[in-house]
Amino acid sequence: MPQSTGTIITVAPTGAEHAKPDVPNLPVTLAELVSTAQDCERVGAAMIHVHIRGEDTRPTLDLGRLKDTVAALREQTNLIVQLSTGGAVTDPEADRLRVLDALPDSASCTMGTVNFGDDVFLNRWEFIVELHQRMLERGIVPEYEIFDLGQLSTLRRLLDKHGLPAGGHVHVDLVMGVPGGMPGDAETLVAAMRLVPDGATFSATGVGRATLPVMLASLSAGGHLRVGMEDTITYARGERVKDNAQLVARAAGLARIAQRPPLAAGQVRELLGVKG
Ligand code: KMH
Ligand code: ZN
Repeated sequence: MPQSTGTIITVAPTGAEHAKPDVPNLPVTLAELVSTAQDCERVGAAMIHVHIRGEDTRPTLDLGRLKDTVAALREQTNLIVQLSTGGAVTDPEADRLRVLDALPDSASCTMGTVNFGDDVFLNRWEFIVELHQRMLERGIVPEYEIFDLGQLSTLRRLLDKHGLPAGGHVHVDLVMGVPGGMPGDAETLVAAMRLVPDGATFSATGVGRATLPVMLASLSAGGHLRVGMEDTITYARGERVKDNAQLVARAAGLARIAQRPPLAAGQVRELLGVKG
């Protein structure tokens, strides 16, 4: 895999799992999300992976709110806006598909079912194909989310049967260390990157205590980075994350040390085939 000269940094600021009362600094309102996005852009993020919350601070896939979120992030940042189609483990498929009607630049697309802590994150083959096709129709660039190694075989099957995604480039995100998915360590990252399709780029994120090992392994292996409070709320042993920008700033610093500095959003658009 050719080494990229720079690093794509994606921030995943909110997720669907943490509860606002437990994590008061989690961005949940639109104003909090936009302000977090601006802070993260300033310190090196090029893309934002978005889960939104309702008035009650709980996860929602409300289409109106999603459209407002895409519009606000486009107006007030230059970040590539990626909406989650994963949602929360309880979200029905129809709601997850409807996310694409908010017409983001990019959307996540998970390549299979996985145990997710005490829950199951369900992603049937037919659902994956439907997501892929709707994204193609709408010109939305997918990010293929991989929670376990077998999901990379599903990605190859998808591309073999249904062709390249919108933008013509394949970008994968390895989500490592979810209880029930692949472990978050260097050995597994190397095994996974060998299964990533030729010509594809990959980023990696380690959940919880896998954050640092996965970040360092991905940088050394030529991969890109996703960081954020969706994946970890602990900065160091015994120390809570201050905010998302703190995580992005650390990732950007390590990327510079690795001589692969953060790529600007424009460069990432070109690399991933995301429209202007
Ligand atoms: N919240 C997880 C069940 C994605 O955003 O596409 C799924 C998830 C993946 O976060
Ligand atoms: Zn997500």
